[in-house]
Amino acid sequence: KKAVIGVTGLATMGRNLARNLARHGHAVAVHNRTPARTKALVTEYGHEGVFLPAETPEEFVRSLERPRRIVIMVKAGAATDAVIQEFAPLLEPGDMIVDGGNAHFEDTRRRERELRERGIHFVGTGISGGEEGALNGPSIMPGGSPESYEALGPLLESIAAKVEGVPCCTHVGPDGAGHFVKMVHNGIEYADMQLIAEAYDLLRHGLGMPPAEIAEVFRSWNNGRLESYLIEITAEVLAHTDPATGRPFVDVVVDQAEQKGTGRWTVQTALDLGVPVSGIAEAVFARSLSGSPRLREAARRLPGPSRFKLEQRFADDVEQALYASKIVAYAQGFNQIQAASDEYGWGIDLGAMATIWRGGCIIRARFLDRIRAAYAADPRTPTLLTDDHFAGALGDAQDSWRTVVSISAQLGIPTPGFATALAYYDALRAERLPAALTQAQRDFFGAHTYRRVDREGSFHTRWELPDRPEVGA
Ligand code: 2AM
Repeated sequence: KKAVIGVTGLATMGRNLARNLARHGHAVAVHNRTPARTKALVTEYGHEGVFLPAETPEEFVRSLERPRRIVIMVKAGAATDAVIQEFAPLLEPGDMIVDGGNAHFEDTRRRERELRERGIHFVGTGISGGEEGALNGPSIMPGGSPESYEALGPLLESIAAKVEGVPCCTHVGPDGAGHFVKMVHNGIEYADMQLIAEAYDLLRHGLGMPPAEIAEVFRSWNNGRLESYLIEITAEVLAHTDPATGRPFVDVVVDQAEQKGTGRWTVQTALDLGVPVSGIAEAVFARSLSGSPRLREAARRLPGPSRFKLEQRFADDVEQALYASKIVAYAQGFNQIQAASDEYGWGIDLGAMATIWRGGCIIRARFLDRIRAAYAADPRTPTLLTDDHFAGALGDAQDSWRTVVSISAQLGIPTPGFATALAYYDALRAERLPAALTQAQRDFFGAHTYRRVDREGSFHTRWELPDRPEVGA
């Protein structure tokens, strides 16, 4: 008997994905560079389904039915290239290599191009949901050719998370589209976490609430429109007491947030695409700042404001600011996906992305169904902010939002995520932006020309001449 799919790279993610496949009745070939991992998987979990262990790549490839489907779950970068080099010569036209790691989408585009020349489908696939998701149902974002999705889709959909019976998996678009969308998913996750952190900071150091009490606030928020996995786990973390010291757990963790790079990639790519994802950028910068101890140590003696007293209902204002800022951060991320889809000709269905993020992944939330509905109502909307529901929520939230941003400034509590989201909202709303002045300056020092509000064409003012005559450029 042959396997319908194979997984190579059996660290936690690969192992859990293989188990998920086996548990859904698919015979899975399993392979790992170090055979001990393969043996351990079959010994511990062999009873869960049909596993075909292979010691060598050749044996692994032989155990697969054709066209072969191989999922590689190794570290992004050189390891992925090494594994592709190892397996590609053993494959035949029509076979598929699925890269389930967090590859950079440009690497995925290159690999797809190289393998396509050899007739092999390379399917860069974003998989979100961590170890738990891989085992019990992740959100899956496959790129690659539409033909490859015909052969892989049913398998992947069978192991994906389901929301109201709808699998959290769909063909995102060709070549690197899947990894791109996964990257922006992670960027949005950074922004969401930063906003939650700011809300916590305001309740803790603005209102002076202890973590256990803040956990209760987050629990109540989780019963409303903010319901999401991230809010839920935030409440759990804040309610946790460190067993060793009896202190709130959050107080014994070093306040330096690390990053593996997908947030940074999102921002780098957004800069190239010219899409303002300020919420994601502030979240990445906030982590970088937290992880700069010398800088922080040197600046610690700078004076802060004198304190003033807040009313308890400030917590409701924070909820409003959190929701409004979240709308902005997600709207920016979806705009980035739209821009890349246009740039690379991917044809991504934005509503479908919101649909497959409703379950399985880290940003899963009730909120994503709202985004799905917004794109259903207007698939080409230039921004989610103008959707009826979101525009209404922003309108209702804005007074609180402004209060929170100004009070945080007065309290000396940094809220870069809330503030940048509000600035974005106000900039988009503006009748006139001071960009007119910027453009005039550019014309002054660099003769970069400008367009006029009242006439077609481009113009330049001869700033060096005393009467500053205008010339059509
Ligand atoms: P290992 O168990 O032999 O180290 C996460 O590191 C997973 O990627 C592990 O399964 C690891 O295999 C595998 N891996 C990392 N680098 C690899 C490489 N260059 N070739 C094959 N597998 C690799």
